[in-house]
Amino acid sequence: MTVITNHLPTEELQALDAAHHMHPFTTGSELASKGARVIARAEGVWLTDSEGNRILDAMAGLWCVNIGYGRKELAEAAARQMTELPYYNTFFQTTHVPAIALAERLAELAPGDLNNVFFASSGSEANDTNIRMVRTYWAEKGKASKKTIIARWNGYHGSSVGSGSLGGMKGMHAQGGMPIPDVHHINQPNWWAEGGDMTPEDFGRARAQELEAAILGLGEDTVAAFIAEPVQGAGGVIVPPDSYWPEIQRICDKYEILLIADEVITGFGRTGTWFGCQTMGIRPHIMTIAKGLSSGYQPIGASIVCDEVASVIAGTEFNHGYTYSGHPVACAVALENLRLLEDEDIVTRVHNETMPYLHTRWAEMADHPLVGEATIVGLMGSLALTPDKARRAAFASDAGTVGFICRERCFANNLIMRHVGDRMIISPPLVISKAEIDTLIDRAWLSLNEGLAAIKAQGLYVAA
Ligand code: PXG
Repeated sequence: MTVITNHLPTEELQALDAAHHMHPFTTGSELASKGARVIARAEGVWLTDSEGNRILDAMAGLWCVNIGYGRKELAEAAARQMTELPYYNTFFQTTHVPAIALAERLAELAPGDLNNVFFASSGSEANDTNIRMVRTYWAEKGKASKKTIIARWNGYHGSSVGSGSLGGMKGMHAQGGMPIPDVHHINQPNWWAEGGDMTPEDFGRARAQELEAAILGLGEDTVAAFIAEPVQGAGGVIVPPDSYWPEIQRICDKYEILLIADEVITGFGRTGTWFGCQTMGIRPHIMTIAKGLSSGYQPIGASIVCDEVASVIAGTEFNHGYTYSGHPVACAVALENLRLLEDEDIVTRVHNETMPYLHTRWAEMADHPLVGEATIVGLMGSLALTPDKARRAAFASDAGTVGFICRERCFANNLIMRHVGDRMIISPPLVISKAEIDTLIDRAWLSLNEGLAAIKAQGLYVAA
């Protein structure tokens, strides 16, 4: 057996990785010939790779390391819990203190009467719970025909068969038999790309009204729920026009459709408040959470459920659950993460200091010749790249060609800023300092300069 340590040369690690490790959302053969980047350790907002490069992680891992890397308190919480009770399940009329304490804490933090927590180990699992829970809710209410869940194209809700079906990623639907039946997609409120000549406000309202049209088209008695991210994350940080969410809320109220806010990215301070639904002014019946719940230090997710739905579900045996639902170590780490976020006033600090500063600096990016719009909510932002700002034009090349070139320049400049199609996105740890924001902006600007030179040299600076 090979003992794998960070002291092996990078090429050896890459070769072993290519030989045995299948990566998510990756063309394995391409990566094998190129070699994966090996991350060795991290502190604060900084990653160190196997070559000793210090990289500013403006994505907080995969939108999750809200508290920043290297918090020993979380490691100690895990060690304490592992020593005391490393595992026990929450099936068969059993419970334990970490699950009790975390559920109580989440009920306190979550708005309104979202007081009931069903644990999972990821956002995908939690959304699978939601599919079954909302359908069971309506069945128990004597309305078993209310099964359809309406979601959005270019939304992301996970990668399991159920949650991937809720998501509106066509590339995912094309593989492996998705979507499952009784899921219906409406268009996203992406004004930049799809708003045409409409004002953002009119467009936002029109896109929200697609929900009403869908409910009426499918039949009110067939629709169980609407699920959406308060701000789309993986779809490219698409910030809806202000008119969008109030109209969605009105429609859900009018037709008594359950509203599921997928807060896997927007939860735990990301948008400058504890939850994205507070930033967007919506009242969900269920929130999906994961990622920032433990700042990614342990795999944990959950559905936080309102009293009405929970009380109906409590009236039957809900035949659902995971071996690791309420895993004690994950719960203990999440509790400690929440304690730090609160004791150190991190969400307040984001709201009052970091967010205003990042917003000012991010807005400057709109002056870059490649950038059509620079949008941001809390600490999640995006840049729409365009060859023609006035027309909000797309590039003539396949979507993502230019974004990929710019992302490669970011990586070369030791900045993790991702691309989604031809949008560049950031979601840094909430603990990022003003000086680190300056570094982020400097590196982003430099990378876009280099990207612009490269796309011009390759003849790609052409509007569709
Ligand atoms: N809902 C939302 C809104 C998400 O962003 C999930 C559910 C699924 O969570 P799990 O824990 O099952 O992955 C997510 C996850 C990307 C990227 O490339 C985004 C996610 C996951 C992986 C990659 O932006 N979001």
